[in-house]
Amino acid sequence: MTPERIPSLSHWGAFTATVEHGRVVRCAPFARDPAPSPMLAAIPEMVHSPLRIARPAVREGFREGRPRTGHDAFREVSWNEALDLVAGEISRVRETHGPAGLFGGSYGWSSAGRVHHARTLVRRFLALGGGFVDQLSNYSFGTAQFLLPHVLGTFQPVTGRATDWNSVIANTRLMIAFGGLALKNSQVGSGGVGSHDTETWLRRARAAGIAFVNVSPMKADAPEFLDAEWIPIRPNTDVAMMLGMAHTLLVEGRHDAAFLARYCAGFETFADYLTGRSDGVAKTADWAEKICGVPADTIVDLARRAASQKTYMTATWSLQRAHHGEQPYWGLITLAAMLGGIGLPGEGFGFGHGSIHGTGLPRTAMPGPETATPPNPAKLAIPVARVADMLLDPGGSYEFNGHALTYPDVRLVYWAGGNPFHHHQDLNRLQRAWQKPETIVVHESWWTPTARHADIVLPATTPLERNDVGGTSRDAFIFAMHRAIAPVGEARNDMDIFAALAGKLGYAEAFTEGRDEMAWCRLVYDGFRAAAAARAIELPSFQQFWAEGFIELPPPKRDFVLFEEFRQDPERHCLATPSGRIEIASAAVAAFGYDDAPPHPAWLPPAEWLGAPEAARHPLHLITNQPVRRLHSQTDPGPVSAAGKIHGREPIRLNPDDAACRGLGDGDMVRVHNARGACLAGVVIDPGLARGVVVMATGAWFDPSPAGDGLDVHGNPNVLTPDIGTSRLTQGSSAQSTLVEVERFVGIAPPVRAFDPPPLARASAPV
Ligand SMILES: Nc1nc2c(c(=O)[nH]1)N[C@H]1C(S)=C(S)[C@@H](COP(=O)(O)OP(=O)(O)OC[C@H]3O[C@@H](n4cnc5c(=O)[nH]c(N)nc54)[C@H](O)[C@@H]3O)O[C@H]1N2
Ligand SMILES: Nc1nc2c(c(=O)[nH]1)N[C@H]1C(S)=C(S)[C@@H](COP(=O)(O)OP(=O)(O)OC[C@H]3O[C@@H](n4cnc5c(=O)[nH]c(N)nc54)[C@H](O)[C@@H]3O)O[C@H]1N2
Ligand SMILES: [Mo]
Repeated sequence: MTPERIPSLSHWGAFTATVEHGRVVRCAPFARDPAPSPMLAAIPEMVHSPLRIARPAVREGFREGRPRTGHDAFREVSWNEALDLVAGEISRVRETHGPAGLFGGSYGWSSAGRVHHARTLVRRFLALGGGFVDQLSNYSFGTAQFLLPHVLGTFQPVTGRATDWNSVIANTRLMIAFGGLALKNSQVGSGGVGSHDTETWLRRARAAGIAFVNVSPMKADAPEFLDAEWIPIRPNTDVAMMLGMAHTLLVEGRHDAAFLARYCAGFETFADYLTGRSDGVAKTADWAEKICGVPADTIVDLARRAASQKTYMTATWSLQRAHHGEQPYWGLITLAAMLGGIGLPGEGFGFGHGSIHGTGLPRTAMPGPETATPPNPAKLAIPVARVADMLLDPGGSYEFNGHALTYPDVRLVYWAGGNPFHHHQDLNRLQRAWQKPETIVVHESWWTPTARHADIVLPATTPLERNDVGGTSRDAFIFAMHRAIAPVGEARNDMDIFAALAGKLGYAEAFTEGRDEMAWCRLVYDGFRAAAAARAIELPSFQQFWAEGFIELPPPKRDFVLFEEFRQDPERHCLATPSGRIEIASAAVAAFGYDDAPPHPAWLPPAEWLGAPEAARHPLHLITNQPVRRLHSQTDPGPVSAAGKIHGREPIRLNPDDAACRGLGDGDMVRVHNARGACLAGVVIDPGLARGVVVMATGAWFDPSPAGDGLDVHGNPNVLTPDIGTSRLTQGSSAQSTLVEVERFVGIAPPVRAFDPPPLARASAPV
């Protein structure tokens, strides 16, 4: 028998799966991909992993209201029993508490396939059933999403297109990258990647003679071939460095006064802050040095270099995933405005280079393939990262973007396609908050920490067990994803689970619209095809697309330059801000009166940083960046992620001096701790780290010690991160503002149990 090769797609790349005897044995990268992600190798083992959830299961102790520990036993039940139970709980909560009792924001990346995108499906299911409490924005760039409309009238620069690499390569002389340009992150795109081109573009940019500057606590944030100048900076202090540069430009008269007058509002207010006229403190380069640790001479020199040639400045999303994360973004826009290059080829600013695949990739401006989420009739939603606050404080008040709001009283939590016990901050606090709801329902393919913290677990198929269409607005390819194997165990497609539940609740027709899986695939593709046709791009029929496995959009006819039209005619193409211009100071933000979000870019010390009083007790700044070897927590049990662990624990990187003064060396097992919790980790010495900075990637499967002492034995850094909003303005995640101490772990290390399935009792009745 010749093995079958079947086209499919993951967030980290397109591939063909080889199937032998009903099992996926290999995933070969898409032939057009010049730099496939090594993470593809994890897929076959994950699909057939002993951690797959085989049958619906109910947590022991659910009926009795026993606490959710993450180490509970489960009892397997039949699909019919499980669906009756879930439908019954939804009806009960809806009737007693209304839509405010049902939480279904279900944040998480789910699959690259858009038809079976679990988060979209759960929101569709709960919206059509009468409404629910949703989550707004995302952990990725939620702070920017709510800040940028005040400054630029749109958040498109963070979620959408950046100035094309072609324009940068042809024009830019100096590229200053705050947070760097890490290739590890461009392995991934939400909705999949066809062609991993970032390295190619960066190499071309280098060959064109662009000088790169990597402003980051981590040298490795710029690939070696860029020969980037590394400016190590204290985490969370970029805005101080930007203010030092801005002050230099102002006092040396190197700022573009004509640009500021014509295209910006509020520069005078900001200038009064820069010079200290408004608060008595001049934001000189010397002042900045004391905060950010970058020598004043370096700051002055960089400002002069930026003013003397075509300069493009970028910031990674990580900068705004921090307490007061609004400030570096507003600061970068302001600095670019002072340089006067916004809207010109290869100048100005951009966000997310080095954060995700496709930033700066020349692509026709149109959305990726999508299924729409119907409106939520309850119109209830919280900012995404306020989930534990909501659960802990029903009826409690909070402020958000100019509104005084109240948390709903949630009784049932429904999650499909996300892993909050990886992604949320202060997991020990989340575990306490998680005890509040009466019922927690989770769809998962694997026994993740979130599945283990649920009451009713429904097993979901993986993409290779179903047909789908995938792609994103950040990539030129759209993929047909063919079903390769039969569902593993008794797993069902999320779509079929929701259709069955909608049937039990009396709205099956509204949910399915009479379509089966292939009809949805056709609808999504045809929608994309129509959008392309509206842009004079002719795409093949669905049949042809499905048979060929992919289509590719032609490249755009001209380079995209961010704010080009505004630059050409600021009256006709005015921005959607109150002034119609770039708001360097915002009267709207001023009117909110938030002391944690002033009306112009400013240095506000974060709750935790290396200059905080807390640093006396916990003297290391922990950066929890995105992992090289996996997508968040996905495939953590697989071989690619496993190869990076040390004694089975997540690595922690330390500067040699910080390690030496603690008597630590490569491979040592350590306890990383602060007042919120502790985790175990294995030491990697890294000379390319700023002093006082330690780095642990996110995504190790949370494995709370049964002793209940707040220790995670596997190395999930979210036991350490603070669960506080970035500010009342945007309420984003402050994951990057974390102080810790690291010490040698002595004694016998508790075993990692996260990769053993939970104790399972089989149903006595036939399932
Ligand atoms: N400390 C710290 N924390 C962070 C971050 C950080 O920088 N530092 N980054 C944050 C960011 S930017 C993000 S985006 C989040 C990511 O957080 P998540 O998106 O929640 O992380 P994933 O591990 O991708 O979780 C997706 C889950 O969906 C499941 N899944 C996949 N496909 C399907 C499917 O078809 N059906 C069902 N039912 N389930 C499926 C996977 O098995 C996995 O458990 O983490 C955030 N957390
Ligand atoms: N391989 C892989 N790629 C991914 C993901 C993944 O899980 N795995 N996740 C994807 C997702 S969901 C997202 S949102 C993006 C996130 O994209 P980013 O937010 O850009 O990613 P991070 O890796 O958190 O951070 C990038 C670098 O910023 C630096 N940094 C951190 N804090 C500071 C600071 O205060 N100042 C400066 N100057 N630099 C700082 C760190 O050294 C870090 O390596 O990544 C995407 N790409
Ligand atoms: Mo993200």
